[in-house]
Amino acid sequence: MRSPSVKEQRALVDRLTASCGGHYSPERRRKYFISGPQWAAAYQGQALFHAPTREPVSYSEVISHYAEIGIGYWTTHDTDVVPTEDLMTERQQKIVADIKKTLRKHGLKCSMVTTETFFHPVWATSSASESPEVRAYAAARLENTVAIGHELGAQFVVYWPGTLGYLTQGSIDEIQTLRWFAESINAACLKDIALASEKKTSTMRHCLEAKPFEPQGEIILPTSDAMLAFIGSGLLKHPEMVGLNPEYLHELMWGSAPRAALARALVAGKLWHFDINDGYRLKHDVDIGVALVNPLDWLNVLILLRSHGYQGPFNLDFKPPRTTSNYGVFKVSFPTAVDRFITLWEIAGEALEDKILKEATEALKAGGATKKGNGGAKEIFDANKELWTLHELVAHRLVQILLGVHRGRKFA
Ligand code: GCO
Ligand code: MN
Ligand code: MN
Repeated sequence: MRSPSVKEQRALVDRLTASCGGHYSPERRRKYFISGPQWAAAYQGQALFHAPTREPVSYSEVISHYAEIGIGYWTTHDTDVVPTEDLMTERQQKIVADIKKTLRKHGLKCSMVTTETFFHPVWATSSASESPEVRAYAAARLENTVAIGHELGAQFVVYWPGTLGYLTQGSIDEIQTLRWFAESINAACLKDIALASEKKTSTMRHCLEAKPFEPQGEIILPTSDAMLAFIGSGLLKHPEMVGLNPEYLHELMWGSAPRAALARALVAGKLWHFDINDGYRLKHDVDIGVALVNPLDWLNVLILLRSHGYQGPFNLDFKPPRTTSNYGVFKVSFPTAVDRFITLWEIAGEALEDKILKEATEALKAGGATKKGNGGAKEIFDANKELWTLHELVAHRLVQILLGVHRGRKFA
């Protein structure tokens, strides 16, 4: 094969993307509550051991590309769009006003805002630092994010307390840290209540996001379950305003089953927001595009969410790989991520309607008929043992549905 020039490379990417078999229309994509983060699209490929591979991208470029693709919602950290030194100044107001205009122009909505409490050196001892100035500044930053959220009409605000922890044990008091962390969340909720009553709008949903490791050595609230316990701990003034933003990969990272973690959040009534991506168990936060690693698990996750009526957003919190160009981010990364999600959502619907799965599930729930009915362990087991083979058949059927075998894919 002749080596293609850079210009020809784009044409090649376009042609092969098209050969993948079409895509959903932007109108169709907009029907889903899918949000695109500013930071995901603007990620330049830098990381520990890695220099950036992509040019910077502004929020207006991101918003206009999302509009073209059909991503209807946009999410952002405060410092993704406002430089740290401009926060809480007139300069911020100008930027926020411009964002509002840009969103309106492109027909997007801002669904979520979040505070960066991990990158700037001021957070070296976390946002719940023993230093009172840092804590007061953290509370002000959270309140300011809530104010930006109100200005942009966001329904959700997310907190990833990534620096709440330590590298070496004993330097901080965990209980005190949790109390201090609660104080900043309380300040954000009170600010939200005040703004909502002033503007006669609703309060936002405040969502905690856990990650089991990174960037600290040890994390104080490492899992969604730890955060549920924190919400119910009595430290929050408004626990009813605080829920969860689980991230798919963050659950896998500690070895959990994301579907079971989501189920626990659902039964607690706290599954409000969901960061979607993919990656590997017990490894670092690679933030790969949704379903590129674990499509079967993703199918099962969406079956759970569809069947239990999850209505919240699906936030594309992944990092386009360093090997993808600026062009590729909007031509390949985002459209294909959205389309894999929609395809799996549709397949989940098919699985929920599948006659074989329905009959197997109903039969399992009915249980085997015991003859004598005296309920002894052996009798119960004997009455069910043929039925329970259906567990494996259900798994087989789900894989068939994922592969399209139920629609006639042949192994020729
Ligand atoms: C990560 C985190 C972040 C958060 C974001 C919102 O993987 O680093 O998931 O992307 O979602 O900071 O608060
Ligand atoms: Mn996330
Ligand atoms: Mn992540």
